[in-house]
Amino acid sequence: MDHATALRLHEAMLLTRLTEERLVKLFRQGKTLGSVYRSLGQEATACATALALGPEDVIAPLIRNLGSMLVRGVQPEEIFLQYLGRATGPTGGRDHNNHFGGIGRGIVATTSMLGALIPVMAGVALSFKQRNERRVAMTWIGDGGSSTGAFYEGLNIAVVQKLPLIVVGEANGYAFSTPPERQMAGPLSSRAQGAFTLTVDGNDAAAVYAAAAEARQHCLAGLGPVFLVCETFRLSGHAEHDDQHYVDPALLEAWRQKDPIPRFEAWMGQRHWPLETGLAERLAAALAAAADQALAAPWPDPASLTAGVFESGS
Ligand SMILES: Cc1ncc(C[n+]2csc(CCOP(=O)(O)OP(=O)(O)O)c2C)c(N)n1
Ligand SMILES: [Mg+2]
Repeated sequence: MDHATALRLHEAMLLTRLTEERLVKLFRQGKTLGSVYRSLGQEATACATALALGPEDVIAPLIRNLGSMLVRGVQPEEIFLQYLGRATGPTGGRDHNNHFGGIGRGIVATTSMLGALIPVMAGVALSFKQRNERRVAMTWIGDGGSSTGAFYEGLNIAVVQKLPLIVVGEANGYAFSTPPERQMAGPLSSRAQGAFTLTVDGNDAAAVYAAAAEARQHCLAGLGPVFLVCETFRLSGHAEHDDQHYVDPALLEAWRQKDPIPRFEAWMGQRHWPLETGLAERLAAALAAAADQALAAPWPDPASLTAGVFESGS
């Protein structure tokens, strides 16, 4: 990684954190349509993996991968409009949180059905292979989501067909309130039979970036899918309505000490790579303006309810 990439990665992680903090404020003011699902403490796993891709690659994020969407050029205002359910948002108020995509930006829309995006992205990877295109597909899955049948079905076909698919496994300590030892027999890394598996410290953004770049090269070499396990921790509740009472405070504190953002700043410091001065203030001001603009945006017209749902014409 060079200095310019490190600055982009640092900015993406900070932007993710500050965007989510702003969303939490909007939630507490009763402005968002639903709860807010943060990636607090996990920003490196979404941002560094997405940043290691090329612009021609395609991603399918989950709810805790907002950072990957910001890396791909989604603007915070779009995210605010979506959470606030406004007419000018990506789904025109028909869905909320980060449940939207954009084919032009190489983003397959997030859905709630955990695991379901893995067969979809195996299909995307199959199309790349059939057309001889040097592109990879990437999606993410949590420890809980890896217990779905779709996880195995999707990865299995990718292994058998040697598809350029990267599945990022986020081992983040919990699936809602369930710790991994209560729902799986072994570590997350043991679940992707036949796939090349890499395990990395998910709070070390530089290591995640390097591992994702290696995974991409593996895929581009035609060697089949990669399961990239990032060991991290969810520092917030499952969503803002969850107070995390089931998490040992000492464990939480131990993981707070491994916060990926100050860690990456220290990593850059060791290389004598300066950070952008005033970055946090610049991002916070832009986010406040974006949130105000979104709050002033119109609500959808109920008469437009079915627009975009049915194909028009005969
Ligand atoms: C197939 C499916 N089953 C159950 C749910 C309900 N659900 C939403 S999030 C969640 C926990 C997910 O845990 P994990 O995959 O570890 O991801 P994390 O929330 O830790 O990022 C569950 C059970 C769902 N969305 N989809
Ligand atoms: Mg989890």
